[in-house]
Amino acid sequence: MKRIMTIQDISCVGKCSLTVALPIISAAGVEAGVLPTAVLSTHTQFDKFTFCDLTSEIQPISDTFRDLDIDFDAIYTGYLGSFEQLGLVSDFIDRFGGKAKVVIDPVMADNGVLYKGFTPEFARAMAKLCGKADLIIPNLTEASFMLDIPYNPDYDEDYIKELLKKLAALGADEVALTGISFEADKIGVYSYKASTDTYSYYANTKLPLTYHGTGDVYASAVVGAMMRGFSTEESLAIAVDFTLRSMEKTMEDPEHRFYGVNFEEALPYYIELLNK
Ligand code: PXL
Repeated sequence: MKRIMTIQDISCVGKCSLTVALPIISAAGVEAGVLPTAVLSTHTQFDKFTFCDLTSEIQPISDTFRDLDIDFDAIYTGYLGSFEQLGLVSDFIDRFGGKAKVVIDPVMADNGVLYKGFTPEFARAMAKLCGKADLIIPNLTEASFMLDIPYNPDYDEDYIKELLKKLAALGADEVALTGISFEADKIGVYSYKASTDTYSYYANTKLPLTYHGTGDVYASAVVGAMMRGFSTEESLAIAVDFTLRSMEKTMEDPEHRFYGVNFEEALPYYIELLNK
């Protein structure tokens, strides 16, 4: 059985970061080790949240893994809250990244704007960290901030291809841009692999609404599928289908929470996709 280490916060209620990564990666039949970077009552899109920073725990936890000879098949990072954490995660990748597939989701922005607390300077530092990944999974907003270029939602295919090459120049061999749509009723992921100079695009139905936390659902599903032996391209497609089903389940539920998707109800479908 594969074992991964995911490094991100735990938001006690809010269906994002670790409360999403843990169940999805476990459902894939992959051991999910966690390194929580902070404990929040609720994620930062709520009107109110507590925040307990765990930065000082990262190095001693990493040292203990080293002393115990614990290693990982993948390292997957999501929401990271400070420059110091970016540095510590960079050190963690240097230490454990040898045999591990390093997947970085540079969570910090959407719809043209940075989330609360993030700055363009932080985005540039995140871009540097992305240079250490094997695969990065930004959305268009995160990609634009990392490259320090204006956010352009009126893109065409040539623009996306050029953007992917610029992102790959940050250092990761594989780059996947999420939320890419060329037709009104389709949305998906456009990816590029620098070592083979190849692109791929996979899209499925575009629903007329968006939900918070879908990015974390998506990235977690990619990591789970990759650890189950699917290629990056296949994993990116499986995650599109699973994320769509999670959103559909949310739409069908008249009592759905305002803050996240009903990914739990789509887990049987994810497992089905992984067993095909
Ligand atoms: O879903 C991304 C995310 C993760 N963790 C925290 C967040 C957010 C997005 O706002 O606030 C704490």
